[in-house]
Amino acid sequence: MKKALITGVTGQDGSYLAEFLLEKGYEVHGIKRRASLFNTDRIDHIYQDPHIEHQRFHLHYGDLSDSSNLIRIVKEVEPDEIYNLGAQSHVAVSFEAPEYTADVDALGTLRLLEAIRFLGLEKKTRFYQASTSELYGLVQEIPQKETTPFHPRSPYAVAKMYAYWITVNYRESYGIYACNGILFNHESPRRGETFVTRKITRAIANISQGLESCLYLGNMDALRDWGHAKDYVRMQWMMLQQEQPEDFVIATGKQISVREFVQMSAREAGIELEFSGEGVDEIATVKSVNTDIAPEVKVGDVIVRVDPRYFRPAEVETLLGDPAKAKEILGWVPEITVEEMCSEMVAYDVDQARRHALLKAHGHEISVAVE
Ligand code: NDP
Ligand code: GDR
Repeated sequence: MKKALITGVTGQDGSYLAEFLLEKGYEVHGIKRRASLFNTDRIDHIYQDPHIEHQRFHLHYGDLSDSSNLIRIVKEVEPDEIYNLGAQSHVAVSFEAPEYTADVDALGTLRLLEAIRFLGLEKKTRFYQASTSELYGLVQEIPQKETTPFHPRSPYAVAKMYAYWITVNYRESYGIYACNGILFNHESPRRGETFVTRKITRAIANISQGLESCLYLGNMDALRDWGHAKDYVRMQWMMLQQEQPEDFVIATGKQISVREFVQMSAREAGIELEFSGEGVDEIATVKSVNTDIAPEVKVGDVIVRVDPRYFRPAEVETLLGDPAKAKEILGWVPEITVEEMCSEMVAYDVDQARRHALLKAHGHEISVAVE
């Protein structure tokens, strides 16, 4: 039985990857952080009582900022594959916490690679690094492929650039099977609530049920190549099954703007929007509404506004990936379209909002967290 170790197992990708590997028959070990509340919502459905025998899914407390802890876990598990998905993954937050982001996202990767080397596992343990389209930042070529030069635009992207190169360097220096997946944005109903797609689907759902009145966004002109996380974790595994380690761009090859994603999400919730105004004065007004789906929304309501506090000190305006190499060498193509993904996310969030609205209607106090 193959053994995999996943950092960031409690995150969006970690949870899908753990499910995927368990289905493939792996013994899966995940590293979770100590938190003051349970932080395992995304994996609770696959985690079983550790007191039951023959479990194939194990969790270890740990942190990418702590070398000795990483060495101990890697020594205990002796994994065939390590997936380094753990990171301070929010670009905007990285401007607020640049040093922490560098420690975890850049040095955390080094610490894991050093653990492999220190324990003499260079020939046994394969290593996947969660690299990112943010490396392209100020884009030098459209679409972006494996050979496109990098120009990172945030402390997050700069830290991930170190992680990218240290992964290449350990491959070249020590013969470790180590590779980078340069993944473009990927989303799902498990996406963190402060990334823009989930922020939008959740807010539209809450607005449709009268739990929120307005969604505030930053740069709605930003263009992204959005795929579904389920498609992308499959590719992470495929990358570690090749004869030779290589780096791959993972993307859909299509892009839409944040504004279009808002429009698409609203439509899924029975709301047709009209955008007007420019820059910080841009608003979206309800043009028509299906009140069977969105009972609390009225024609003429302004439900989207711009708040400059969501603008970033340096923005990545456009990203569009070219997944040709992944298709040619690995036979990978994304199966879920952005429309299908948006529909799944809105359906999930509307379901949640309806539950909250029902509780509220029965006198329960409901507070909806917003950023
Ligand atoms: P999430 O933010 O959903 O998950 C990040 C995970 O990392 C969480 O499990 C989090 O733990 C964990 N983590 C954070 N800090 C530490 C730390 N100091 N030590 C150990 N673990 C830590 O990210 P995604 O699942 O979306 O992304 C997975 C990886 O892929 C990340 O590295 C991200 O940067 C990268 N990536 C993501 C893309 C995307 O579009 N989703 C695209 C390209 C790259 P906790 O749950 O406790 O917070
Ligand atoms: P990104 O994702 O920065 O691409 O990083 P995010 O969803 O945060 O932003 C995408 C674009 O939307 C614009 N935007 C807003 N973003 C947020 N979060 N909140 C807003 O209110 C808002 N309004 C407009 C942003 O400016 C940006 O242009 C994600 C993360 O998963 C990274 O870890 C990963 O490496 C990259 O994707 C690929």
